[in-house]
Amino acid sequence: MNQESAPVTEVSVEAEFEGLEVDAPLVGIVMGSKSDMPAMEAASKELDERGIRNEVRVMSAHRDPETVADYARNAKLRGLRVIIAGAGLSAALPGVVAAHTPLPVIGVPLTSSKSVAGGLDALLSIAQMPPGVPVACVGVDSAKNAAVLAARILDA
Ligand code: RP5
Repeated sequence: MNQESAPVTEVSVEAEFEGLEVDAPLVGIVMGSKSDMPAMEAASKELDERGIRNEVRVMSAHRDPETVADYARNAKLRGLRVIIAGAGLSAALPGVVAAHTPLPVIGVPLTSSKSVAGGLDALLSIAQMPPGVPVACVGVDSAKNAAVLAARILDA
């Protein structure tokens, strides 16, 4: 390699990394079950309309604990800036995600066929986090508000 070709190679590598960053999602949307998808689609729809790159994953804090831990631990390194986590019943997912990442986590309490008191079970599971492990909590089935809040966090 001669002296003149070296800078060209460096620029190409930088361009490649810049390209990766441009394509990386900023918001991760996770949910505990495929059955949560109809309610959680409002979050991805809102983010899509605002031009905010996002990804959607199904993973349960109770059924797939290792998957959830891996996802949360790698989230910041992958370029994610906010995580939206929706779950119903004993809704551990947002809290477990928050326990494994420094990123802001927005929890969405969801109703399901087995909900108690119209989703109050999930609402309390998400809102009543112990000190030091915060999860922002929107209203029951309010995935759209979670996306709006994520957009505001990204603008901050
Ligand atoms: C939670 O249990 C999920 O988030 C869902 O809201 C609820 C019911 O899950 P499925 O039985 O439909 O898989 O973990």
